[in-house]
Amino acid sequence: MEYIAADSHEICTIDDAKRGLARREFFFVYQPKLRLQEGRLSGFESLLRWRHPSRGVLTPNSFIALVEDSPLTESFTNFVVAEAAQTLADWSARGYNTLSLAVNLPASEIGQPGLAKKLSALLNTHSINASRLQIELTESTDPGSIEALASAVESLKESGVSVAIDDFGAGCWSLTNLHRLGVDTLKLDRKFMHDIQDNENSKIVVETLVHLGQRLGMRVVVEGVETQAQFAWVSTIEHIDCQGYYISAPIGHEQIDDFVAKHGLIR
Ligand code: G
Ligand code: MN
Repeated sequence: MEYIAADSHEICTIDDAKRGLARREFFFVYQPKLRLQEGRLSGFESLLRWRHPSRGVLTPNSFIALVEDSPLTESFTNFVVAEAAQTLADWSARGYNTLSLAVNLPASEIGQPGLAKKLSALLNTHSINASRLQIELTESTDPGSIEALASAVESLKESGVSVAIDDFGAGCWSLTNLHRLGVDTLKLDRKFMHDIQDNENSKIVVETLVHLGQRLGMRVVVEGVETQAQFAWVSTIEHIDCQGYYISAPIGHEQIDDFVAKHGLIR
């Protein structure tokens, strides 16, 4: 069967993606997260790329809709978590022991039976402290019930990994579910940053959401910081991490050392 990828004029098939996985055409790029008060790196978010043999390097927009809820989803999850564990092991070998790595998984995938156990085993094999891995729960076409999701989050947290709600405030994640999910990290959707340029009220919304998350015991990450003005403003908010093109676009693994040298790691 053929599927049309979301942002593409060409056709991408499940078989094509399956072949790509087998041929190791998928890889990570990494976008840094800065802990603002310390001005140091707290970690990176991994973002998937597909070095397609005829179409060049594709971003998830071109293939993730095709993979999600297909028979390939689990293979992708396995690939992503294995790659993340390998990356964390590489970082440990270089002495970057405080550096965390986030992976994006659709909410529908974290209910996969045995995922928490699988992660524990994987991280153990590499002698990695589980708290250095973060799962970002991205929206999913069918996240299922909040109760089921909350129980999956609980299992993950019991295994020691960190769990974040991704893109909060723009999609299906509702305010009523914020505390019910039991995540430890809240990532505010980048649209909020876009708005603060010309709307004072959206600053109030961001500040209030940050405080709300913090009062619920979560670490808050502000995404989509693109300009000096936005960076200056978010720097006035206490105890947050921030991410966005102003700090850096996603970088390749070969650029990580330079980035760490330039910014330093949190303790
Ligand atoms: O939804 P999630 O937070 O996982 O989004 C990550 C995506 O957002 C990546 O594709 C990344 O390239 C993009 N992104 C990261 N920082 C910025 C930014 O400052 N502005 C915009 N417009 N997109 C960004
Ligand atoms: Mn994300």
